[in-house]
Amino acid sequence: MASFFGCQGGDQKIDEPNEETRMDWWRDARFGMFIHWGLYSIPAGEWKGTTNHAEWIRTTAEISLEEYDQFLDDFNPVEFDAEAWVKMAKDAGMKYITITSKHHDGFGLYDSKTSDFDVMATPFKRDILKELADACEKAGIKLCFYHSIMDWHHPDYLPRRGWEKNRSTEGAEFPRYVDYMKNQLKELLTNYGEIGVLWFDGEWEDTWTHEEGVELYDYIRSLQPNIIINNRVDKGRQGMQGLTAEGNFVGDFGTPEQEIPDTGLPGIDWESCMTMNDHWGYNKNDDNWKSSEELIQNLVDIASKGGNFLLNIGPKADGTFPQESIERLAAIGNWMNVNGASIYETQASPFEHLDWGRVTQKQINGGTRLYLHVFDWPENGELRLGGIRNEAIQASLLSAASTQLTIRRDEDALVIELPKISPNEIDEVIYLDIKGEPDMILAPMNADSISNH
Ligand code: FHN
Repeated sequence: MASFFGCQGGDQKIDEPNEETRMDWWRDARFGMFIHWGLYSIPAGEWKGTTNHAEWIRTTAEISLEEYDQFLDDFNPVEFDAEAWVKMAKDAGMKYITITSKHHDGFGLYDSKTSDFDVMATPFKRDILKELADACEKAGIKLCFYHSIMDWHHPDYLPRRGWEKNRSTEGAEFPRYVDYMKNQLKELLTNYGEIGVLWFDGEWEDTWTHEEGVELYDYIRSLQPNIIINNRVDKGRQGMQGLTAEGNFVGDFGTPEQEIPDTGLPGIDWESCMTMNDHWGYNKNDDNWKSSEELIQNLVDIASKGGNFLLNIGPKADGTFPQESIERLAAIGNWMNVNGASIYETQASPFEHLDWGRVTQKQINGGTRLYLHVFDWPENGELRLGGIRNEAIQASLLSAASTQLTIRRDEDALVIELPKISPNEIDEVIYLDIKGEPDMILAPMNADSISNH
């Protein structure tokens, strides 16, 4: 029995018996690493004078199969160190890693018995996913796989790329491709331990149907009953946003991509996936890196709306992370070391909008702990939290918990006196304990629009 999404707006999902427990670790985790790595890291976004490519390069640069296959001979990431990768993710505060077992180009990052187009056909000849699985197990990080339904290499996958005029479709049988894909998924869900999430992608072409999506969801669940499966196994995505459209589509969470839904996706689980610069796969000419401040505030913004953040790394051909990625992961980790409690195991804010920042919350000691994420420190030294009826118990800086802050009520608001200067200009977190669950005073126009997912 597949798990069904309702849709945005809070429709209840038709849940499997263990749906709640299955999602628990993922909902608590809030933050994961996305990794896009494969043969495309060799050209690194550049091809015959053009430089804006990445993991799509075989298509965007219209490289023939024969020419692209030659990258097999060049893939030898001698600097690859699975434990170093996992340490960087863990030190950044990430609880899971989602890596491309196979992207659209069809190349497998693991030792597949069903294909010669995998890492064992390269000079490297090491099972990258096995080494990563062992490192994740050792570090207590969940390993997850991104797997593309669309496959530009397998002869039975249809359709061909529009520009591949001379690549015959004669003899191609899509059902035989589906069997091949299922055999690869069986390898991935049998040989690499417990997998946290199967993150499907490339579901949008007409050859892939809703019926096949439902069948594949059930097949995956039969192999690992507790695995989480995203919405892109089926046809429920609206365009490329990754949001879940109305209807009985399968999938356990929605997948907004390169965006943060303004009001989250109330009533369903969701994860925003985003790049650190402009590309998923490594592009050596892409210097448009988001600042650490923006990445930290994105994480907070997403958590304040009840979502997960899947932040991407595009490793280089030698097996190392770009230095810019390493620096941002370290900066995020420094912030998470102090403030992780305001992200992990939290739920969405009970406030609709706050000028100075965001709020996350968790139930604690029979009451509620509100984490006030202050991006813009109030010049008058007073933080105003309007529209809440609850009695305040205590407040403090998360970074200096022993220092109690003074709280007073001013009509419908709680007002907290702050130090003159913010200890952390990116996001200083204050925790405010209140009695009971949040009892909000909603503005009349919003009374029916806020949901406390
Ligand atoms: O086409 C892919 C793209 O290469 C990348 O993997 C992103 C990440 O979510 N997903 C698809 C585009 O929506």
